[in-house]
Amino acid sequence: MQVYLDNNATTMCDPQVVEVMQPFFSEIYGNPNSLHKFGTASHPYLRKAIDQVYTALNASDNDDIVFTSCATESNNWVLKSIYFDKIVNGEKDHIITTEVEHPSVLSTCRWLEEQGVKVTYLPVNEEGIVEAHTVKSFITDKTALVSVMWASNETGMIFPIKEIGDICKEKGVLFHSDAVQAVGKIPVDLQDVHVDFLSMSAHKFHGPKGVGALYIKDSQPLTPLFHGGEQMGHRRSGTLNVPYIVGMGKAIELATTNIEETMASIRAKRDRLEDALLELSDTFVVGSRENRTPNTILISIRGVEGEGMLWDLNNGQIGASTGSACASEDLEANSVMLAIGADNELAHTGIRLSLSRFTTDEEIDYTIEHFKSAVARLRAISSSFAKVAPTPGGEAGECHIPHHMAH
Ligand code: C6P
Repeated sequence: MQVYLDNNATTMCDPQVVEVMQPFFSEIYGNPNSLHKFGTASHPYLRKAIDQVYTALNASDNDDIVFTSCATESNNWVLKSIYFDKIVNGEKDHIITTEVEHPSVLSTCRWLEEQGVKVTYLPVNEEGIVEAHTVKSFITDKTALVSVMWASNETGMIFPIKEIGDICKEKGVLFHSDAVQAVGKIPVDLQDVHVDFLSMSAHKFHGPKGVGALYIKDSQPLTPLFHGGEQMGHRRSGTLNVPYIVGMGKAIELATTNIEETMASIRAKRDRLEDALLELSDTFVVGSRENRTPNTILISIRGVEGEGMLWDLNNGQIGASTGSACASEDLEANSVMLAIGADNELAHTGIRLSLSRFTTDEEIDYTIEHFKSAVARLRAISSSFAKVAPTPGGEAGECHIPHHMAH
């Protein structure tokens, strides 16, 4: 058996999505900007894809949805364009974000700091989220943008986006949310929540890799990241990637239709896995289940170094991760665990397990069994576990465990 539990890194492209993409490689291949029938043949399919994204997000006709190559591009676009539109001219000088954003936001913010922008990186609470009142307390009349993720890729924790959106609206500050880990996993209703810009990536909800989108409320102006031809109303130049856009439309439709039912089914499997793993001594899961995306577990197993655990799981044909896939080579401690107050040793033991709608009960059974035996194997050879194990009640020993994680 092979078990893929790294769906926060990327997902399998749904075969139904692959099927709708197929004709656009070698049959309907004209450039959509050409006036002949080879070009115009794709127009109804592009329109349908755009409609599918609007419907999934409950966007209004005044809003704009621009297809990009991925969420990294969407995030870069918003942050850099706000710099050009609001900061270079001296109108504003400040951006607020959080300590736990994806590197596509954090690295862009660090680059903006080099250009002279003041950036506030908000701390997270014990659950790994930023509270709305914290955002409010840092907004000044020089704040150009607040950028807060909708849900964490590492922990699955869901941020109070509605409250933050209301605060930004009241204060007249633009609000961007990186919703990569929310779209297709939990309901995202843009009539209910005030967001000016929203980033997403199709491969996180069983669409193809290499296509994403940026939602722009009320089609407000935003300097393009790519200048060139007149595609996407001059907002994002470059020949449209028709097969991938069509695939993204289908994928978002499949992921958001009956989302409550899909969530309940994924959550039941996730909770069963989590309950079983928490039977192991000295294990901790970050964040409450109720406020987490239904597919994610970030679990810490004292005495079991994350990379060792991944290696053992991989030998058992189970794919998991220690956190963000794009930081998987640095062997650093999990930065989100450090941000919520875990000590360095504990932050090296985080394992992220992320399910999808394709995860089966048999795969969960197999994972529980293999995971438990892997922990026994690795603890038997762990010097740090041997050092802390004799502590009364299996408690913290030399490691600091934030009290909220010690359940
Ligand atoms: N996170 C993970 O393992 P791209 O690569 O551009 O499609 O998506 C980037 C991105 C942006 N924001 C969030 C919250 C994300 O989770 C990701 C991708 C993967 O966690 C790969 S690093």
